[in-house]
Amino acid sequence: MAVTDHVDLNTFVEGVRKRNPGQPEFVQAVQEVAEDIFDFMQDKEKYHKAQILRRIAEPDRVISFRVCWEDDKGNIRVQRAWRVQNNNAIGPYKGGLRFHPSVTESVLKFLAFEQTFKNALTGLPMGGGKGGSNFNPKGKSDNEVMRFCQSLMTELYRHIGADVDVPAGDIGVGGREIGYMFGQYKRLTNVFEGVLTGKGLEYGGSLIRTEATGYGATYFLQNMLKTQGKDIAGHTVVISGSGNVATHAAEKCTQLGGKVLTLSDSEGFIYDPAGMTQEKIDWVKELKNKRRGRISEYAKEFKGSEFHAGKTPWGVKCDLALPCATQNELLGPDADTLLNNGCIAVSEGANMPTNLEGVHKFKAANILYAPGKAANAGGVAVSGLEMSQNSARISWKEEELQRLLQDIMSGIHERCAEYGGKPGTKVIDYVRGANIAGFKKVADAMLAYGIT
Ligand code: NDP
Ligand code: 2IT
Repeated sequence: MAVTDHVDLNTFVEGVRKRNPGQPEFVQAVQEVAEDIFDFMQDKEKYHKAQILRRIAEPDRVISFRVCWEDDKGNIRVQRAWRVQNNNAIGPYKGGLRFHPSVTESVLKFLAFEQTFKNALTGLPMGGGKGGSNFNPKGKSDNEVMRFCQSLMTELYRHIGADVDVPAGDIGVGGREIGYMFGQYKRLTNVFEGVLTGKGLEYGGSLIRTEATGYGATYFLQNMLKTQGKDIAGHTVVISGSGNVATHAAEKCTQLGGKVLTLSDSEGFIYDPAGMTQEKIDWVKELKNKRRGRISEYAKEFKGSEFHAGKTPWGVKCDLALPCATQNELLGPDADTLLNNGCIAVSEGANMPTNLEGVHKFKAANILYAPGKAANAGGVAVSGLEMSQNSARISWKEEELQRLLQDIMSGIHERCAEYGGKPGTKVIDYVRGANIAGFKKVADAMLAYGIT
């Protein structure tokens, strides 16, 4: 069949939209990848013929289940949960669990799809998956969270395993939740294995897993700036979010001499014109992890800083931006504002934080723009290293892991540059580079398996 006989990009995207009604986030993620892959595949009949992109955009399976638990007042509560096992062509399904009221099947399908490309980019043998629930951990007691986690694992355990599917944390799932879920898995199966990552150091966790996503996104930013002979030092940085990824991105940027001006949560952002210090960042970590408080409290604690209710931080003039909260938090007009204010680089700590209009604006402006699947891969990469340590029943030293994280982020940068360089210019389209490099590895493995 001639290449021209294949469906075009628009027909493909419309087909995805039709087959996935009411799932806008999933369609958005597939469209962003398809825009680059259709161009790349133009003269590559083998990928067309085997319908590779169509197959990657159809999860291997979606497991959907009820999670019932009892709150502290004795009320019976019913939650929805899912595990989306997107693709295991290059390794066991791997990806986080998200607990947030906004979680839907569409959100988890987009995350599992993105994860497939991200995990391939790390160079480690991990397939793509994602899961979670519409459970809202905010305002819940430790005992309520424990009962919910145990109930969720009572169904999930039969679908996962160290060589099958290895979940980890994401929004609303940190060390506390992983502990409860790992404990329940062990109790149900009587097997102690590396079935979850992000575990406590006492029971098989890896050093620097907590820091890895935020640090990795900052290293990726550093790698991009280096291509233009620039560095983070002396530059102003705007960060959204105030959770695991945002606080560790703020920490690494500050260590490297950047001046971090903002953090945020779903209620608004704080602006600190003096810039953050390690002491201030430690205070935010304690606020979020121990007291489970709101970022607005920062403005009461640190004189000279301000809280802006109901707003995102993109209007604050900056050189560098790291969106580290959630999907579609940076829209087309925000991209315009950042560009007009002279922002030279954006590194996405979150997954799909920029909507398609924003992505197109950053691409057209030729700024240094790293999509989440490249920039935030440091977290899952160290999860991959945690899996290796668990299988070998050893733990590696911190210096070794720090070096591996930096090497992996540089490797991802190189792969993006290889496939995303614009011919005849020095410009690198990191979105295109990440999409093609991630696709190629998964696609070639799928071709080897024949029609499956
Ligand atoms: P946390 O739960 O630690 O923090 C999430 C932060 O984002 C909080 O400040 C939260 O504010 C804010 N946020 C969440 N949902 C919304 C929303 N709908 N609107 C506005 N703000 C929101 O999560 P992480 O830091 O782990 O995750 C942040 C992002 O990074 C996510 O996109 C996640 O998928 C991605 N990521 C995480 C990795 C990891 O290793 N943890 C790895 C790779 C990517 P509030 O408290 O008000 O909800
Ligand atoms: O989006 C992500 O890459 C994560 N939440 C981390 C996944 C993992 O398996 O460590």
